[in-house]
Amino acid sequence: MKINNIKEKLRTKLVGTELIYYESVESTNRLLNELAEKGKEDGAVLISDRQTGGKGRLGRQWFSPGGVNLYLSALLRPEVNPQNSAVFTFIASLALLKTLDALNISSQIKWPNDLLINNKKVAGVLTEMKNEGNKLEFIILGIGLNINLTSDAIKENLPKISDSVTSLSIEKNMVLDREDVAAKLIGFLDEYYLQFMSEGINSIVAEWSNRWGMLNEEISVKVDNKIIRGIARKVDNYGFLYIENDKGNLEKIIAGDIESN
Ligand code: BT5
Repeated sequence: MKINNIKEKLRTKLVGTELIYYESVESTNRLLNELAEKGKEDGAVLISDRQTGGKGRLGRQWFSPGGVNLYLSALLRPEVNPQNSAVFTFIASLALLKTLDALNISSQIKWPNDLLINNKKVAGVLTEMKNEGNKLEFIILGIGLNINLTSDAIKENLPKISDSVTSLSIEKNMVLDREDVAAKLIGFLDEYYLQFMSEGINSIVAEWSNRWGMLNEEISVKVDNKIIRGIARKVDNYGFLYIENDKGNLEKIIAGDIESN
């Protein structure tokens, strides 16, 4: 990736004012976490062309080949209760949505952390945090976005899920400028981070809810090994999902995977 092409395009106030680039790292989240421990400042962004051990949630892996995609982590040091850290996952999802809007690609947010195009996953967000007692020290916001990943590479490397994975180039039928996509994404991350600071958590959760494709839709969520079915009613400031079951009661879901919608 040509990191200077990203820098030239950035007009950000906070996120991306420092941009760090590597050809290859194990995980951008992991490395930025180490840099944060050493005092790196609010808004620093780390991008790598590829990852040898890209992380998903719950010990899962993120397929991270070189030369085609975007693997980005942003360090944030907000003043917020650690219990509200989900709002940063929402900030990342909203920034991804806006980036795709700007590229004329319509996408949907899937709770808690995916971005889909036509029901296929194009991006994932991994939010990690470090607390000092009850105080949040920092957040590492990790974003993986499939940009020019080909369907052959998906079939070869993610055979079991190849029907539910896509990339921007597959959907647009053209190769995209990765630096331009990265600059747009960082720009929107900056906008939403500033919005969070000036208007608070509610404004982010409200906007996320407005853009959430599954509000009032029938969904199934896998929680541990149980499937919970019902109608998605809301997401709160802690990022919890509320499903109305067939008895009309709201069930609170703290963590799970939406199976279908
Ligand atoms: C996520 O986890 O979706 C979060 C992914 C975050 C990746 C970024 S890249 C930059 C930063 N540094 C890191 O080390 N990580 C972050 P989860 O919801 O657990 O989804 C993981 C699942 O998505 C896997 O188990 C696969 O089924 C699927 N998957 C793996 N690689 C994929 C890819 N490139 N595109 C679409 N789906 C993928």
